[in-house]
Amino acid sequence: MTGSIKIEMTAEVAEALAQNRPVVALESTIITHGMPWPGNRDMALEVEAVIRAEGAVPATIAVIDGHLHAGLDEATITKLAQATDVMKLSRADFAFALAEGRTGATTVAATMMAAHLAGISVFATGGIGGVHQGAELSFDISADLEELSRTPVIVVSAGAKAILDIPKTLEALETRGVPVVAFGQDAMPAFWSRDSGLKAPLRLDEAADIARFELTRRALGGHGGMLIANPVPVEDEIAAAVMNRHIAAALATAKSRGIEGKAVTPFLLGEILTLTNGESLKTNIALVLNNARLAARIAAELASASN
Ligand code: PSU
Ligand code: MN
Repeated sequence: MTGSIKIEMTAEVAEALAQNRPVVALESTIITHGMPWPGNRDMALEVEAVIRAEGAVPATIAVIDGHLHAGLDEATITKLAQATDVMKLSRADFAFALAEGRTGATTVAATMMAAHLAGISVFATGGIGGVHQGAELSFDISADLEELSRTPVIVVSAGAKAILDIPKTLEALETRGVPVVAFGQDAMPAFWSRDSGLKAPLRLDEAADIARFELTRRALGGHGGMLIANPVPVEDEIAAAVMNRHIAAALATAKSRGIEGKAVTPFLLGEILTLTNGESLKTNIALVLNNARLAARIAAELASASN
């Protein structure tokens, strides 16, 4: 039995896919584990509005009571944003939630799996998971990286979250054959900041160039995903020097409290929110909206190239 998971799609998602119109997948872990209520709900609804304004259709992915959804209505998004008992699903436990009738939010890894099953090839998020600082001892490397290597979905992000070890994350992506493309600049962005101090492996300046690269990868065959690293808009960024102090403090607190595993990323994001007096959340929302806009444009270019 393969490929027989039923996907509950909203009518707009089903119609857009049937007519080869642009669709952008969105994850739900960012709603349940990445931001506090009610900013998380506002972000989830705004990001959908941005995608619609670009002429594409948003498909927020989640598992609700064991059913896989592509496209959620406002009531479901609101419920998810307020819930506190939602699983954080990656490749390892995605099927578990489906089999056990559970409710789970999809991370980048599980959202890529769902998007690919649904026939959606572009996905917008904030930042991917990656190699954590201290991974040489903790072995904490996000399953997002493995998923990027195997599943052919374009992930539009603001880079890897700056709480991670960005040089090691780039090395791990290169090993796995994942193209990392900075959008419109040479530098690899660092989530809340535009410049990580590292050069990105590749650079493209237009959505159409990204679509052409993707189609070429498909033609070459055997490709997985690619990571687009889209810098946060200048007016919304927090300088890397400022963020690095907060990140160091948050990492020290996580260590002293023995935070481990799936709890690490949500804990650090929460600490940083407090340390920046909420500024990190504003920047996080701004960068997600910016990524959604670019993702919609890439999806539109891909749709017009194959029509
Ligand atoms: N981007 C954000 N906020 C988040 C995440 C990404 O702006 O909360 C989530 C994504 O779902 C990503 C996950 O896949 O964090 C990574 O978690 P981990 O490091 O435990 O693999
Ligand atoms: Mn982890």
